[in-house]
Amino acid sequence: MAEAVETMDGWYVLHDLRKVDWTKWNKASVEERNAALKQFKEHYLAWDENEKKEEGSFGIFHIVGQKADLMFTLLRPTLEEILDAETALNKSALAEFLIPTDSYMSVVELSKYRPDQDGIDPETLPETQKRLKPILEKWEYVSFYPMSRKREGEDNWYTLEKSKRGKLLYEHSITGRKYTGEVKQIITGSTGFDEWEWGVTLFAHDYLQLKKIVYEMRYDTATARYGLFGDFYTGKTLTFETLEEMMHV
Ligand code: 76R
Repeated sequence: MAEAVETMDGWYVLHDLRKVDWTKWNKASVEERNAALKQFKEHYLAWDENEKKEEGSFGIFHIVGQKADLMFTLLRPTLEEILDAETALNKSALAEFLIPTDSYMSVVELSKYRPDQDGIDPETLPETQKRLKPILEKWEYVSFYPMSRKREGEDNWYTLEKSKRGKLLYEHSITGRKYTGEVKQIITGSTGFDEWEWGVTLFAHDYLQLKKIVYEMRYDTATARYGLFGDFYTGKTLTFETLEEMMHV
């Protein structure tokens, strides 16, 4: 029987996807729209304040295509804080113009495939703690998608020995490292939380690099043989100001 790898788990993450009800928005009065945006600014400032205190992080993205218009990504130390932030967003005036289309719940995850260096538990290291509680990069572009590892016949990730999985992920990380400075990834675990087993959130300065890394990784055995993918959401990072511009009629 293969052995589970020990995981290190950090902040909880909600990816909340919504479409804008443009018909309703366009019909609303200027006062109503301005009031909704003004109130949303309070949420934005609260999220920003929370991030500055390093008690969480967030990102707002303009998603391309018809699956969603907006993605709110919220990171918090507890599930309760995720629920509070989500409920506050749901109760906001802006949410009256937003149609929920998808959501994804996960937790920042690092795995302990490598043996402890000098007998030190990596979870105690400050650099690990920083990765478990990441402040989202405000890079220009984002790609989010959930994924799983295959459990079919000969292609079963969960019957592979831990050392073999570690080797395949090492190979995967070599491809990943070629993109240092170009692509930043946050891997979140979601087994038992949501439909898929991981969430992958990628940030880039150059949108094309998001395609290049995912394409190149398709050839790594960990992906080629064992990777399964859900819906991809890609788009552009928004600030409050660019969100306001996007919403202006
Ligand atoms: O965490 C580490 O840095 C150690 C090496 C490493 C692991 C264990 C690593 C490095 N990843 C790991 C685990 Mn990854 N990663 C993905 C995707 O599109 C695809 O084919 C897959 C989506 C990308 C783009 C990516 C990028 N990785 C994982 C796991 C968990 C598997 C498990 O634990 O069983 C998944 C699902 C996954 C998926 N990975 C890297 C990257 C990049 C860019 C790196 C190098 C980071 C660096 O060292 O700078």
